[in-house]
Amino acid sequence: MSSQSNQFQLEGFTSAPSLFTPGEATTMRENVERYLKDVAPGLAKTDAITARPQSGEELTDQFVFLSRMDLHDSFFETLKQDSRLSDLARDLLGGEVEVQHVQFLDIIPGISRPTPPHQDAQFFALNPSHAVTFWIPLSEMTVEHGCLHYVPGSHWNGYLAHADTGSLRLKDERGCRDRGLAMPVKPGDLLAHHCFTIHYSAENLSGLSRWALAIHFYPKGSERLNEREWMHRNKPAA
Ligand SMILES: O=C(O)CCC(=O)C(=O)O
Repeated sequence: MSSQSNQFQLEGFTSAPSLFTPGEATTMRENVERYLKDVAPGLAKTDAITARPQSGEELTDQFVFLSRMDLHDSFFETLKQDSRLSDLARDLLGGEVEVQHVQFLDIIPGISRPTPPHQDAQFFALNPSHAVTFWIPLSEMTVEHGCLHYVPGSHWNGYLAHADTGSLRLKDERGCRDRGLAMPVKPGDLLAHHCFTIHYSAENLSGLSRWALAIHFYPKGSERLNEREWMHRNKPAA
C-alpha cells in the first residue's frame, strides 16, 4: 500500500506535492483565464455561476463556480484524462475508477463566502458512498488565502446531518474548526479527500482571488441514486 493510500484510509485525505510541474500549473491557470473570458459568458447558469455578494442580492459578473468544464473545452477534457490523476485515484479507491467532470471554484475576498464544513457524499449520492475529490490549487494557498482544512479521521463517522441552506453545510459544526488541519499548498500540488471527510475553507483575507479546480473519481460501475433516495438510505449518524 502506498503512503498516500495509507494516509487516505486512516485519515480520510492525502496530498500529492508537485504532481504537476510549475509550467503545467501555469498552463492550467492560463487556460482557466481563457475559459473565464471566452467560454463561461456563453454558458447556461447551471455551468457558470456568478458571485452573489454578501452585502446584497444583486449578482456580479464574476464567476465563482464553473462545472462540467471538460464538456465545453478540450483543454479540460484532456486534463481529466491525465494518467497521473487516474493512477492516484485507483491507488486511493482500491480498484478501477471513473472520472467525473472538471469544476472551478473561486473565493473572491469580500464577495464570496468561505466554504462551510461539509462532506461531499450527499452531492455524489453513490451507493456505496466511496469516492475521492481531487482539489488542485491554481494560486498560492496559505491560511491567509483561505486554504482548505480537513478534519482528520472524520470519514470514519460516515454520513452526518447537513442543513439545507442552498449549499451543503454540517448541521452541527461544533468542534470542527478546532479539529481542522490547515492544508497550505502551492500551484502544482494536489489534495485528495474521501467523500465522508469533513472539510471547509478559511476566510480569504489575502485580498486576492483564490482559484482551484476540483475533479471527482468514483469506483467503476458505481450506482448513482437520486438525492432523495440516497438521503432515505443514508440516515445521518449525528
Ligand atoms: O474550495 C473550497 O473552498 C471548497 C472545495 C470543496 O468543498 C470540494 O472541492 O469538495
